[in-house]
Amino acid sequence: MRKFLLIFLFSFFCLQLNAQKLIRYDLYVNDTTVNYSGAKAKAIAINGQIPAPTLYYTEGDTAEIYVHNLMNTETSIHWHGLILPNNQDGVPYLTYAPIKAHTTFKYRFPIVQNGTYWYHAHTELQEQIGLFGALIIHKKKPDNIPEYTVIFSDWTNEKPMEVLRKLKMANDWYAIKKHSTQNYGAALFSGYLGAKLKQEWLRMYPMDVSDVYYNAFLTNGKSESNITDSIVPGFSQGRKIKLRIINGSASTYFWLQFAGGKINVVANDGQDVAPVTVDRMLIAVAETYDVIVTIPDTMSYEFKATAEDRTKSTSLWFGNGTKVFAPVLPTLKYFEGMKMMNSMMKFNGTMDAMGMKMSNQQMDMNSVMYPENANSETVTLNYGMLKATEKTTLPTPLYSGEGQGVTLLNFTLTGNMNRYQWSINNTTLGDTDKILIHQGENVRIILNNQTMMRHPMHLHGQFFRVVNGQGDFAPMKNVLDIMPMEIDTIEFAANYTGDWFFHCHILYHMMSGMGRVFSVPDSVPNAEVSTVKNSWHKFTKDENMWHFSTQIPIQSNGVFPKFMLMNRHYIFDVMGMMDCNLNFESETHFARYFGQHQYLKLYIGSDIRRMNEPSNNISDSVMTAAENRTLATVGVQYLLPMFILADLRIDHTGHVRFHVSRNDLALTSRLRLDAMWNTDKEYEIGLRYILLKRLSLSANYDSHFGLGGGLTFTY
Ligand SMILES: [Cu+2]
Repeated sequence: MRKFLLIFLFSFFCLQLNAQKLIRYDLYVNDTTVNYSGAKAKAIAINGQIPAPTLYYTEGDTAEIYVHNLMNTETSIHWHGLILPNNQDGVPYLTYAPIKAHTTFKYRFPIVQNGTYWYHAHTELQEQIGLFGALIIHKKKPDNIPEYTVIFSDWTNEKPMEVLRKLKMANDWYAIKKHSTQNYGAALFSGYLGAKLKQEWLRMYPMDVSDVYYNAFLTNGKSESNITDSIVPGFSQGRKIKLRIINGSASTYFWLQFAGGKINVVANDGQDVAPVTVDRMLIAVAETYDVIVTIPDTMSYEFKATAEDRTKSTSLWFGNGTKVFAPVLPTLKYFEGMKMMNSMMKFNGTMDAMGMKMSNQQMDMNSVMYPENANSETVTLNYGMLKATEKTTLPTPLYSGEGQGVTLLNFTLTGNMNRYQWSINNTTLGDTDKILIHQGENVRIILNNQTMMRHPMHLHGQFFRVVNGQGDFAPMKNVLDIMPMEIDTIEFAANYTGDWFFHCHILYHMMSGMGRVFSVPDSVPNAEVSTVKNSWHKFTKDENMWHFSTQIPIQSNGVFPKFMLMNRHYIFDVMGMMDCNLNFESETHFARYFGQHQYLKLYIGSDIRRMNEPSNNISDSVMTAAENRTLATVGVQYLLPMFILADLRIDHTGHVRFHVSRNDLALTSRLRLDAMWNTDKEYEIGLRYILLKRLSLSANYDSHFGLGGGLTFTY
């Protein structure tokens, strides 16, 4: 009898081991309203949850996922880090048609790997407002250690399209909120005036490690989570616990610290690595890490994720009792960062690492901004420390055409902070073709980050090895964080047919066109995409979006509205002036930007002036110069050092005018100076004190309209 039981148990165990189950999930995507930080905001939830429900599989299962789009807009779901057939990858207009409003799409694919992954929308900025969740694949033979899944995310009460608009319009409201304007006053008082002048001489916008001001950072959808309630047997003092950590943020990197001791890193992007013990680590946007921590005793310990810009943090607490806090990361020393960037920026607007060979996060230049760095005992994780548990050398290429089956690509990551444009080799996705790769070929990419920001570059559908000095044991990843001025090498064997997206995972960078598509031709083309009209155009449409902004001073001496409509290449602007005597002036420009840094613009425009009666403030001598006129103009604008805009134009009467202006010079965080002068002897000087996001106090002196003060409305 006992023998029987043993045989029964054994066969049951084997059955479990080899169970190849079909696992079905139904995901209902719908609009919702949330309140994470004192304001109601629109969000998107799956099955009513943010984050979306965690999907669990075991390697060898088959996934069947029904995505029911209950919204009035289209959506898409991408399975991040999963190896699957291309038409299951979930990139709308590239690998399938989008999931239209009120329709259902059924995914079905085999689970051929294990580890910590996630899923998220790949439509516009839907991921920013909640469309993400964890996807956990257990090994056939599970580790005998309790585990807990953690998704960190960033939250803004603003509509994400509004965030993108602000970034594009160089609106520095976020810098004001983050205390990172690096204004002249602060520079003067802290002894960095020289550095500030040099920064503006080099036409560099203020240094920052992140672009967006967030209202909250979230741990599994809450600002703080406590896992006491969810204690499973084994989550007790002295026991180890495995955290499966996912950074589901749209644009935030997090520093991870544990108050209870060291962090033992055991997997990255779903792939096991040789365990490495650290005090703290930075998790890039879209990366995943498995770490093991030990819960020391009966108190409550903080596992803390601090946004890289250190504005806020979010925490996970282990256990009950007295709270033991992780160290607070002090405010960044932005002026030190500014000095460092100044030293690397060349006058022509390109950056130079000054002969330093930096790669794999091993030399963190941002560390000049970390006040806590005095403590040199701290071990911080970098990519050089990651080592695969098995050999990861690429197979001999099956394809042996040109280049012996190895395609070498040089990708320089490029950008233009002034206009918030991001690209690869100065070209956006929409201006390129798919990069053709032969199946069985090996692809090596040398990435060179020539921008002032980090970029988490993500490859769909397969892993690449990061050439990091670990030889045959180079780690396999699907997201590579590359710091400013770094050069990193990644390589992969192109085993899977289809179109695979490679892009920066900072959503606002991706939306600007920072990506490429690798195309491994298949004998059977993807019918779902090939039947969509202009699919490539639709896939890349985000980068061509138009953005609007306006500034309307309503003052005692007149109204001075400015309107701007701008996209990647063009800007249309109107500037008007009007007083209560119906004196009226307007200038209009329709301009195209040129060059890598877009310092240069060519325009056609108009200049209209009606001076009915002399305004009280205007002296007769100035009035003579201001005759009534309607002019057609053509001109050139160039952004000079110190952000001085020079404008040389000729009108249809042959009159030539040279005009210089400088706007929005930050005297203090909120006090701004504008100045203008031209060869028609017109000039203006103005001051603006920013009260609220959309409202300022303003005053100016204008050569036609005289002195006045009032309010300025900004959008
Ligand atoms: Cu980026």
